[in-house]
Amino acid sequence: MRTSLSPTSSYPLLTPSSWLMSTSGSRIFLLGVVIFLSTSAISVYGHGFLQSPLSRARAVGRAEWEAAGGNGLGLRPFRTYPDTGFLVNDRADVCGDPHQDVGDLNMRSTATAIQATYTAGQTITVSYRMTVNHGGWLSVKICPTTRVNPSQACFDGYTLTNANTGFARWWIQTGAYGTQTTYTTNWRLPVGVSCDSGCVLQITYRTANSCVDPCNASECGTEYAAGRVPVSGVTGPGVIMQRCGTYGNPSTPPRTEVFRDCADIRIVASGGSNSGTTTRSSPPPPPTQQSSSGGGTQTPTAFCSGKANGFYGDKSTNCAKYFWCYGSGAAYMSCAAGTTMDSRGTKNYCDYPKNNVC
Ligand SMILES: *[C@@H]1O[C@H](CO)[C@@H](O)[C@H](O)[C@H]1NC(C)=O
Ligand SMILES: [Cu+2]
Repeated sequence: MRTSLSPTSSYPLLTPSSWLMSTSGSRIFLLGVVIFLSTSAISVYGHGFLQSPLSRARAVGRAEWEAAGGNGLGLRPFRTYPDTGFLVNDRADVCGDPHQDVGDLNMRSTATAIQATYTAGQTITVSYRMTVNHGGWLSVKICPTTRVNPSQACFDGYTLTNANTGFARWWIQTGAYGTQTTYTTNWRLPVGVSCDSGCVLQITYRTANSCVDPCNASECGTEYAAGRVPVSGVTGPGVIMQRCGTYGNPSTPPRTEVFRDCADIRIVASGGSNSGTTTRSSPPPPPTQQSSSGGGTQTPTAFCSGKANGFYGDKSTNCAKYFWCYGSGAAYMSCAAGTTMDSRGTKNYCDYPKNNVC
């Protein structure tokens, strides 16, 4: 059902000057619209997702919900988050936002089946599938106290250390802009922290396509330390980027895109019978609201025959569901509750019904 349709970058490189020009809300909105219109269709998804342990969005069959967000260039609406101060600067909700950041929906409150069981203090492997590589860094945190509505403050209290580098931020040194890459990284779980009934792992992908976070060479290597991005194609060769503004302070541009994603895990106390093992629980029940073969009145393949690539609201569901026609195939998908897909194939995101033709 999941296709290899690769998102082209939704957000082109922002030069520092364009950021400075766009610091007022209305300008940012305008910029977002212009970028959207000048980008090819079917382009706007998050820039990556947790492959192992599997992301919440994928575990419930809502790949279209996977971490989106970024620096506020998403189409609409321009949200004000309750966690003002931390999130305003980077516009990614705690567990990622749904496709196109429509409404106040997120994966924060959507617990899924446990995807992996670890032992306290263990080194764990986290694989992140990067769909749009902008350089920058990954960090991994856990919230051991709850699976429903974990707060960013909870995650911030349990930042994992990368087992290979010893730092909390793991900097992306390889790859090229626009190529999909899976980064497999190793992290140390804190000793003495367990969650027998499950808890949440959060990954943050903070990009370096608009600015580079300050860092020194021992942590991030000589390129980033000098303000350059070693991932090829994000900037021109040798370009020195501006340094990002203070993290968490929305009044200090430049800012850059940030994506988050969560997975449900379990950590047993060390010395338990599961010591040292990593197991995957049985997969969650298949989603009832979407399937690759279903379709309101016809199969996706039949519906998409002869149609241009795009998303088409299924009129028999009042466009709550939609057909996804892509180069080599077709799928049937659901919009997040309260949103619909335009039926004309002209939009690539679920929107509020009043904004759509169905
Ligand atoms: C480099 O940065 C890391 C992470 O912030 C810090 O712990 C370390 O002390 C710094 N090293 C030097 C030589 O400044
Ligand atoms: Cu981007």
